[in-house]
Amino acid sequence: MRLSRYFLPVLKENPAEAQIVSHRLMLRAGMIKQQAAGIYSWLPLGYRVLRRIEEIVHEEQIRAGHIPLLMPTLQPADLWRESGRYDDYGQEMLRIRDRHERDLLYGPTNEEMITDIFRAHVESYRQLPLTLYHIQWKFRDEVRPRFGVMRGREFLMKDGYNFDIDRDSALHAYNRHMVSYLRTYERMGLTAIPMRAASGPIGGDDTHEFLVLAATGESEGFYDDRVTRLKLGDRQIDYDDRAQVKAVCEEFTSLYARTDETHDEAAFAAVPEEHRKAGRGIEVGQIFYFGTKYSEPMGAMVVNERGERVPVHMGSHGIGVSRLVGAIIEASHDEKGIIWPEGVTPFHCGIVNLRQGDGAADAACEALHAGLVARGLAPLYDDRDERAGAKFATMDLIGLPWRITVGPRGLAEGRVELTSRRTGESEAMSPEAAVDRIAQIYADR
Ligand code: P5A
Repeated sequence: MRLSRYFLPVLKENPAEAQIVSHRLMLRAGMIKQQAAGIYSWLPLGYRVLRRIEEIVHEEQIRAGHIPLLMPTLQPADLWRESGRYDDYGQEMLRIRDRHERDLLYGPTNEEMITDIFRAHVESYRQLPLTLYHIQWKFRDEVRPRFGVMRGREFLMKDGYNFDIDRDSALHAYNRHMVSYLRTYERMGLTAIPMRAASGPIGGDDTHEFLVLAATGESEGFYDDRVTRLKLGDRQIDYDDRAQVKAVCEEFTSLYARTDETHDEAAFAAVPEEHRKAGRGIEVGQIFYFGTKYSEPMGAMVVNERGERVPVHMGSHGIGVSRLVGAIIEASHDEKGIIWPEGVTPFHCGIVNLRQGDGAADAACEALHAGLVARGLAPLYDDRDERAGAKFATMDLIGLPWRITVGPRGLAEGRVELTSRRTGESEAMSPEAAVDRIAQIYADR
């Protein structure tokens, strides 16, 4: 992509309405535009990151054996009357009436609708286990939408729902989600700690929130800080192997980690003092097991091995896809701007031409651009007629992890510079070597 032809409306000034760094940087980097309180347009750069996060979420869900579908944003109120949640949800639910005076709502979550799909098509235990998920916009009329996409009213969520014949099998689904979420967050360069939590309007007793530690987070957690050092890494997981998946969950949940709602002072006191930590975090996901809370009232029954009709055991599992964009920035930035982890970066690298209009520099940049594209990479080439300082400032602000700088002086010696956004370190090399290096960096991602 050539920057002169792109749409990247960066702001020079700090927007006054932004209270936290991720919101400020998303506005300044031209990623989002607010349209109403808690409702945003995703401008091209922001949209690329959002899409990238969606892709990672899809890949890890499919790897875990979960099946994508797509449900609508608008739902009939009658479904929610069946579960009893139409009244429970209160003012957070956006209620709509159509021209036929039928009650609709903009879905804040989809337990009822997925249960409706299930009961229409599944009859036997032989069709289980089943986990269906989608990535779709949600609406919650939050009292205080704030911090940009972190607490929006309209926001993008991945929500998955498991259907199992019994509690044991449903708990395996719960564990499978926990492990797939750990892998998802790690691929985004995040450390997200699973903390025992409270279930709120979704229901059930088994629930974990995933918290990314950050002073600006809206959740509060108490934890043994050794939990922050655990990594899934690239170990092979067989998601059908109940014992293996359970062992990974135990590894990640046996150290003390709870949100304030379930905090237990006595148990916390047993953590060695030097490891006892309290801190704020951003909730980037939550998983629930709630048994037959929806299947019973809504009649989602299957015939079991003994020929009896029984309600299915369910859980639901959510990732805050749009919130993750803010969370990643909170976790990865400096005073100059965003620093994207390679896994989610909107462009793989930037190309900065120090002397636009210089024949050799222009040709070298074009060749670099073509070489990177030929390797399946997406470079952003700053081909504007701007000062070098302004070009560097834009690149630093939008946070591409790698930058190739091309100038007539270096080119005379056959060299360009490759710079890491994170460390600021530069290395001179031939243009071909720079392309190879970038391709190598992204080879496994
Ligand atoms: C699980 C999936 C649920 O709704 N039902 C379907 C369950 N869980 S949840 O914890 O309430 O939401 C899941 C994740 O969505 C994100 N989230 C938000 N993101 C931005 N703005 C909001 N207002 C908002 N509310 C929830 C969080 O990441 C949460 O973990």
